[in-house]
Amino acid sequence: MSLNPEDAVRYDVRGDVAVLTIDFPPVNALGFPMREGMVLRLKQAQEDSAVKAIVVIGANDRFVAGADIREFGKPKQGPELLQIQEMMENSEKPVVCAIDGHALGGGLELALAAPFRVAASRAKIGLPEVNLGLLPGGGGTQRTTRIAGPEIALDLILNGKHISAAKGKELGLIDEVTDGPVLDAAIDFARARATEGGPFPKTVERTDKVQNVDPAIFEKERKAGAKKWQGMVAPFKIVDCIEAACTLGPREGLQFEKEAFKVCLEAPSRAAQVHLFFAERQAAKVNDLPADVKPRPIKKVGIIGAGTMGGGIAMSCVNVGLPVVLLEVKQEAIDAGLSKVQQNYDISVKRGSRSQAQVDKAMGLITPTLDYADFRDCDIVIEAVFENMAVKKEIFAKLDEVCKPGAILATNTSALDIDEIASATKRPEDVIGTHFFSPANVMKLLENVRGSKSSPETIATVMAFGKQIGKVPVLAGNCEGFIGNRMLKAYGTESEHLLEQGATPSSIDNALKAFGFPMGIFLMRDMAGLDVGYRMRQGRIEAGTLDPNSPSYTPLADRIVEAGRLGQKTGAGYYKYDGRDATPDPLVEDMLIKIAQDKGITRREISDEEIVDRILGVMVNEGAKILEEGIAQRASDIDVTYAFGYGFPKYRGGPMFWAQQKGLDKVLEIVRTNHAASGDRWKPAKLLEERAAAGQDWDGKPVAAA
Ligand code: 3H9
Repeated sequence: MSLNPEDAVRYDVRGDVAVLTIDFPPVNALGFPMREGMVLRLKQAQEDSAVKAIVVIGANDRFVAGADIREFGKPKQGPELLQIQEMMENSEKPVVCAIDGHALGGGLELALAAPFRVAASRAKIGLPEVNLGLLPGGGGTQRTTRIAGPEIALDLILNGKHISAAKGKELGLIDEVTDGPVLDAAIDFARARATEGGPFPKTVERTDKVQNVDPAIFEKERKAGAKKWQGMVAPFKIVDCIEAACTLGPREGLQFEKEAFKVCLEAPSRAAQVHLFFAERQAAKVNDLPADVKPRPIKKVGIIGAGTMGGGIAMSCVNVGLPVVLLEVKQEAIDAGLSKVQQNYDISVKRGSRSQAQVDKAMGLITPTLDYADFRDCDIVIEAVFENMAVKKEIFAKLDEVCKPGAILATNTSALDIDEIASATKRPEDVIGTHFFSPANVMKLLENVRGSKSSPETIATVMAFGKQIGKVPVLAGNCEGFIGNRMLKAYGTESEHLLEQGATPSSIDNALKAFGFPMGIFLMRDMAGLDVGYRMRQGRIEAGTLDPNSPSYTPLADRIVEAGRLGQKTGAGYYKYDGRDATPDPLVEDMLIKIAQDKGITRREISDEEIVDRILGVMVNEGAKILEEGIAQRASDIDVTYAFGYGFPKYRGGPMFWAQQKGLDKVLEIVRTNHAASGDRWKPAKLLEERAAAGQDWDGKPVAAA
């Protein structure tokens, strides 16, 4: 954004107090013009003889959201944050930061370097850099530790938490909290400090909280994080920096942090996480909506089905204060559903993540019913029953009768044709897919699936609704599996072929875990239960749409189920189980050897590298087809889908970003090699071929400039 430094930071004088207003849209980030503006205005205030104290505030009721993320990886311009901080720290006139909205990352670090901070009670502060693969590099690790102590600093910075102003005051990070206008309170506060006179506190020189710190707390943290932070750089460096704040002098500590920040900045995980930050925001935007289309307001939600999915969706809604009408066919099903929701909330009360009062309020927002007529004033009704087209069509026909005009009729299907479901109504323009992920109260992804007749308003409404209930919405087109499950199918099929060729469930799962997935596909299948998939396959075999005698059919899953192994719940599936502990089972390997013999396949050793390349390669190739067909709006939407719905490691940025970092030409090579060996399921996507040949990224930009 091009803006004059004079406009990025405005200067006013209120009596004897200078007010520096940071106005750098959209979020007052510490971009180059803003940094230059701060240096200019701080000088002006120092030189202004009418001024006794200085207040720094952000325009539009927000303080500063941190470093300007758009500047990462670009050549440095203008003054550094450090220069501004030193000017505030060494000022003979007291400097007070007035915090409203958010003070995050470099924004909080800016404020922590000032001698004083006054915050509005609604303000939130935090150091969320870890979510971007970074650490607070503007003195945040040093000052937070020196003000609040290493334990608090570890918790705050490693978890990237946003905390309330009141909590900030309790920790010593904020000096005063006000319910009134923060500017007035900060001006009064500044004037009082000027009257008392200096010298004013330098937070970086505080020593009371960093003396005699037991080094074991850092070791404990490193040990606890060793697995969790696999593949990441920032969390380890954060622990090092906080330890340094306890062992080094203030200036050496700042220098230590600066060097650690640089290491994080250059790590591939930083690029991946910043990619996802922007991708998440981009995903919420719909390319082809007319500019004047507005989402309809959602004030009341109807849900059909109080099972795991329906209950989780209901929790997501009531958690943000949206009343829910929850329908089941039988009283027992309603009772069971509500009691499951209550149990989930009880766990969060026990854990301390929710108060009993919050839970009571949430439960009070759910109205159970057996009567469709109770949906009459709902703005959206989400069907979350089992995957059966006939049942769904019956439900939508009923919804068509009872729902008010303009109500959104949504289906949580993960597999069925949205257009066919919509055809059961006389208003297909109001019908759309809202595909939640289990457990729906926890998982962030909401894959909204547009039917061919879904209206622009309907699309805009479910995208806004996703944000309203704290989800990350992505828009998909209507095809088998949409974005997420279509790619998962390719991944599952390839894994099954790998098994027949010589891999084992554990060698595949371990390779995927080492890549960064929280869990491999076979453990995941065992956890979910193998019987549902089996029944679906049998149904398709009976209907003649699946041929079990085709050479491409991989029968292991059927053999496992037919041996009475339905997954974790029966103590055996792809693995055998002692409670939840899985161990590889030689019986499954025997089944694989037999299948390979029957098919004339010679089993061989398959390396972890080949496993990852083939699974990721087949997913990316399918992703490219999804893009080509317009099922996903952009490659980064696929990344968001996988990072927020399928456990793809965020520090790798998503499958399409991974492919770009590896090189689309190299991915194409994997695809072509496998196409030659395995045929159709590896048919290269045209888009992948075109981009690789042109040396472009997915968006068509030259790779060097990507
Ligand atoms: C850091 O500070 C490193 C330092 O330690 C080192 C110092 C030396 N920069 O989220 P929204 C854009 S690292 C540039 O939809 P909300 C965003 O892309 C930083 N742009 O709004 C979007 O653009 P568009 C640590 C930014 O109201 C628009 O602003 N700080 C930045 O829902 C609106 O964003 C963080 O990690 C930025 N820093 O939420 C905080 N932030 O309209 C990151 C946002 O073109 N930011 N944009 O799509 C946030 O968490 C949220 O944006 C915030 C507002 C809570 C502030």
